[in-house]
Amino acid sequence: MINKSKICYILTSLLAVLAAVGIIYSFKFISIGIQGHQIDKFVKHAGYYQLNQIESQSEDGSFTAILSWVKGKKEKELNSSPVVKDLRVTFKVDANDECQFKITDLSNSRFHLPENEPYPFTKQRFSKKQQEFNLFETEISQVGQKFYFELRRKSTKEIIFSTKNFPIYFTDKYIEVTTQMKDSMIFGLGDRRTDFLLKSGKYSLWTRDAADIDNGTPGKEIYGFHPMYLRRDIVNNQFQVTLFRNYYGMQVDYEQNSHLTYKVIGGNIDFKFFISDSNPENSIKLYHNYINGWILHPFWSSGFHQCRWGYKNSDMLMDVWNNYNKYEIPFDSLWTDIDYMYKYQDFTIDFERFNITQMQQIYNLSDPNGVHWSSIVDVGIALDSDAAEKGLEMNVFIQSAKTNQSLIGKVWPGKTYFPDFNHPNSTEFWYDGLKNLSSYGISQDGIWIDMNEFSNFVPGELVPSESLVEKIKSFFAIDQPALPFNPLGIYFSNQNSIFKIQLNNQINMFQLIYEGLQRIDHKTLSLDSKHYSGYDQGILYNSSNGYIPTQYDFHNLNGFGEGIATYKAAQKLGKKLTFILSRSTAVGSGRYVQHWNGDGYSTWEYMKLSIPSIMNFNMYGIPFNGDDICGLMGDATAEVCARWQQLGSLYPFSRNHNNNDAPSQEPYVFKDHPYVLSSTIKTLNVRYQLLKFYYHLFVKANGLGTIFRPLFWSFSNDDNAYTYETQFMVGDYLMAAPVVQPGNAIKQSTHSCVYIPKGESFYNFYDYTEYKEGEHCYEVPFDSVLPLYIKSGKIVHIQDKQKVLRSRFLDNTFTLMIVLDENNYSSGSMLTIDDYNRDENIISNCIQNYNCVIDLFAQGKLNENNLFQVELRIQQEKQNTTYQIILIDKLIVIGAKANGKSYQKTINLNTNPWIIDRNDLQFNFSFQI
Ligand code: MIG
Repeated sequence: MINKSKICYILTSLLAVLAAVGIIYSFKFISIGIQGHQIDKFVKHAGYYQLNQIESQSEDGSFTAILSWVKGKKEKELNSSPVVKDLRVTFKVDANDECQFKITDLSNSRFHLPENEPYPFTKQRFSKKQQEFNLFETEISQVGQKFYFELRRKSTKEIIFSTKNFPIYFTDKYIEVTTQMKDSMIFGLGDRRTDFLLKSGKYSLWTRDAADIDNGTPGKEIYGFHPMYLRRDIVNNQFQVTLFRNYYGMQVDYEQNSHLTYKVIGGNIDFKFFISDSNPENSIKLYHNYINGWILHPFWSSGFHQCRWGYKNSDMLMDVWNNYNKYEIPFDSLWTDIDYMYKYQDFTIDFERFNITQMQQIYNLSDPNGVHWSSIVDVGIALDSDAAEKGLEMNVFIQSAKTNQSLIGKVWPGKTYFPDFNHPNSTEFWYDGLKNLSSYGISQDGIWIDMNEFSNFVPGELVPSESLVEKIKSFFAIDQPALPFNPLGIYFSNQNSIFKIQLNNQINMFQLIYEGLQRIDHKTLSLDSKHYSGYDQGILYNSSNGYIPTQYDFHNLNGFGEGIATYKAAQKLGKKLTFILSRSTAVGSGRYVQHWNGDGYSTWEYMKLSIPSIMNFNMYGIPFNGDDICGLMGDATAEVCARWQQLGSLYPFSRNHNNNDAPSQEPYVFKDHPYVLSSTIKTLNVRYQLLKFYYHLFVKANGLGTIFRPLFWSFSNDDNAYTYETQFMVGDYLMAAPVVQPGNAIKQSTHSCVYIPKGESFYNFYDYTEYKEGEHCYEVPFDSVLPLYIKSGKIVHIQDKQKVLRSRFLDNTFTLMIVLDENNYSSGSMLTIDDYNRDENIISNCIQNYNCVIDLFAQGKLNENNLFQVELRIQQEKQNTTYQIILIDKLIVIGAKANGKSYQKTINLNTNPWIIDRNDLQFNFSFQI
């Protein structure tokens, strides 16, 4: 729909285009000239670093050395980014499986984040360090020669990292370092929608508000900053993690089976390596330990959530709530997007549109139908709001270098300031705002922090006296900050269409997209804007030498900082386990927040790519993650929405969310296609059956490691497993094979396949059929549950309850699904907690003391009378386990092997349930076969 104001935009945009065509063309070549070109010229004739001297060496293999720059004969100066001539190399052995390789200037005075909380830091895990215990070995060049560094795995000699035969450049604003990358597969490298296994490409890292799919073109990354990758050595099937501990904007150029180059606009060269074995989970756990682990979400947040942008008043909320209740769709939270605020101003509620009595009714948790309130808080603070007044008083906003006043940008409420989360007052300021929001008679259970890249609708900032030329220049995004290198890339996707006009649905404005050039401050704050620079009270950074950190230094930490402030505020407001859904994240954010994948379209492709994104965030240490079910933007068809509900029913975080201008997509609105509703209910009932099991995986992991994983995680030896990227594992127990492609509309069904890894056996979760190695194909009706399988040898506990529509009504009675392996053996674990809803209970028993986990072991055998006997043993993981009573009232034995056949048996214990109330229990049962 194009309304009047849009037509107006068209006209003004067209006029602007005509007026500026000349400017564009004259600027086109200049812009290209300014960027890239400089670097190319420099690199062409640049010299190299020579190893000057080994400064120190120690028993464990650590060393330091000095490098000095040998100037190239025809070397060109790099304007405004001089070469740092003298450098210090530090190689540090942190443990036998963990080490660090660093290059800094001699005085180590460049902006760099400290090695302590909230940043990643090395935990002392081994007291005795000696070279012979190391899993790795190093090699460096001879003194007097061109410097290189190589790190190898000792046992296989495979190269983990090597700069041999590659240049190193270390200038003020441009650093380049390359490692060889042979016989490798890599996964990770930041927040982007792309396949899990990374292909050759140029991947940039710079937190951005965008919904792109990244096919290896710079400038396509999205909200988060995670410069790490998991690497598999293909020849030896060994895994390790490499983290580039540098927070500046960067581009990573990856050439499969060749090399990987980091091109970064500041900081130091600083790599951490985590080296494990053929189980990728071990490498990831080392990494998570280094980045301070992740926090546990409250149990209710693992239920299903309904959200949309466009619930404009409480009548609409009431309607959704009533429908959910009427159709008996399980859910735990109904969200409000920016609609609920007064003029989009943070910490307010528009009581004209949102009737507090209605809200109190929906969000009344003592009503059996009541649900939790989760609502959004944007980072930009409206200029004419109470919060702005307070913030100015407290001096907490990011400062403009142009006006020397608080920087002004533009977001939903119009002109906005942006909190500087490094400012000592920012924590109090943020707390104060959230406290206000909780004082109106309802309080947020889930806090949703959005736009925190920080996103800004104008490039850089609004400067009051900007001249027309400046405005046009910024409109056309051709006024690049003077950088020797733009990590977001310079490219021309199509020589004939350098610019085009595109309607941006989100801001309802036409924008000129200048293909091939993206300002680094596009949709964010001016890079020269300033943060707090005190030397002892900064929340995120203290300046020891008077250096004033700018957006250029801090950009990728904006969302991280807001996450910490929100976490502290939530704690101060009395929340125990916190649920804070943050769009922007950085290395270590999982210690404070949870995450969703952000914006995407209601298409098969986006649906499919949600899976690798969730896997990525599990690697990045934010395992409680999900994608907008049925897609945010565009019109979700019934079939897409049904399949997405099925897939999303096993996302760790499961929420249907929709855009402002998209047609409704709650599961019950597809009246012509009733299968959307019926399959959603069925598949969510399965989620709720598994809800405590799923939650127990998070508890058991205890803040380290992944939950939602690729298939190969459990079967790293099977090369085929790497090619099935849409099948996923939940822990090491369940495997889902969602349908992610369109099917046959007439048959209302899709031909779909599942791959079972070599030598393995999985059992259908619903009918217990066995599936052996290889690919199996079958029909999956539109109206179905998520195709789901249990791994052989696993005990899964489920709750066989009818019509439990809220997580808080799940009781303490369980069914054990005991899947016996070829030796009739099986194992699992459970929590000895009877009430998952009391956060204090979880915190004291499952986190602080970690004494709420028990292990289950089952062994079956056939005796002489054709009686199959199973012995189940319970063992506590820790001394002093808390035993709050849990009951087992049903057993489903699957895959009992006897006489060369496989049997299954369901046993109801309802009248005489097993009571788990102490350690070392043993239960026996048997059945005739
Ligand atoms: O400029 O709050 O990713 O989930 O619905 C868009 C409105 C702002 C972006 C979020 C999306 C949310 C929307 N927000």
